[in-house]
Amino acid sequence: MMVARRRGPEEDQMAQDDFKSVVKVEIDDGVAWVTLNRPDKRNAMNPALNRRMLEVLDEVEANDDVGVMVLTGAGDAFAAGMDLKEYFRESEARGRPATLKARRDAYEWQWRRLMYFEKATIAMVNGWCFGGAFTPLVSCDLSIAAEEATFGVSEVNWGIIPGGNVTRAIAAKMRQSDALYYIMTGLPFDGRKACEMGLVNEAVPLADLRTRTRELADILLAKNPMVLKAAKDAYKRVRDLHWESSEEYLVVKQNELNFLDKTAGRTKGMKQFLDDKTFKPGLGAYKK
Ligand code: ACO
Ligand code: V55
Repeated sequence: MMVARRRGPEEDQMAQDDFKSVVKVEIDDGVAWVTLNRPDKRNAMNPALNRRMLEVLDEVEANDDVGVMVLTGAGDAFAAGMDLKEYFRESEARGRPATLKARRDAYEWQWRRLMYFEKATIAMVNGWCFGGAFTPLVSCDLSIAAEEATFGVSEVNWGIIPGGNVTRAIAAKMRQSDALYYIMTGLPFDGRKACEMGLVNEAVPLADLRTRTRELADILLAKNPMVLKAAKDAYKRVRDLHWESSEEYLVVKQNELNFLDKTAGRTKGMKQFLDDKTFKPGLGAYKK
């Protein structure tokens, strides 16, 4: 009888390195650059990448050296959407439990974890951005695209609806006429157009993309991180509330922040403006 040979420790290590390589993480001066790293597959999101992203988000969130996380892609793609072969065809071939597991991992990081991430997040769209890639794009707080990047809600082109909360993400950022136009035609559009429609905050030439992203990250790094987290969560929660519950939520959120912020930033900010006259809140952040 044939018995499968057990992998040795070196092979286990190699398999582990291989698994980790689908996402690259570099920490530089307060910024975690997280790069989807399957350039040969245009960073299509396969089950391994989705599983690894869940770990990466935990690692980055727990790292006190990080204030801002930038999500981008290796090579000429941000992400060419879900991996049609590994995420759809092969998961489905393995049966329902495998399909559900792949789906859970994808949904968990692409919107739920990203949307309410502890650190400020910036999506840096360097190239191809299709279908499933819209979910992490929209779940990031801010976004900068290369003017040359190509976007598309391409699901209709191969026969599915934009699922995985792509449709919901689009509804959050694009107006109805634009959303339905791109959902139904599947036509590609560039970074400039994405900016014009409000899908991303800025579009700059690809050559300037990293520099501009760093500048934006530095603006965020100058702020009190607890305030940033409370402020972004407040916006994302309040958007879907009525005025009454929203008012109460914001009062309670600010009280929570006063309690959680052991640096008492608010008191410092007030003192530096009112007493020391060393800064003007209208024009920049107080000195931490
Ligand atoms: N799923 C699986 N494999 C992919 C995907 C994907 N989404 N995107 C690219 N690849 C693979 C290709 O199959 C090819 O693999 P191979 O080298 O083993 O043959 C490799 O990546 C390179 O792709 P090319 O098509 O050769 O690259 P090119 O630069 O010419 O085109 C482009 C890039 C336009 C992004 C093209 O690959 C493409 O259309 N990809 C699919 C985009 C898309 O519609 N994604 C799905 C959206 S729907 C969803 O996410 C649910
Ligand atoms: C999409 C993404 C999915 C999915 C079904 O259209 C469709 C994109 C992230 O998972 O399960």
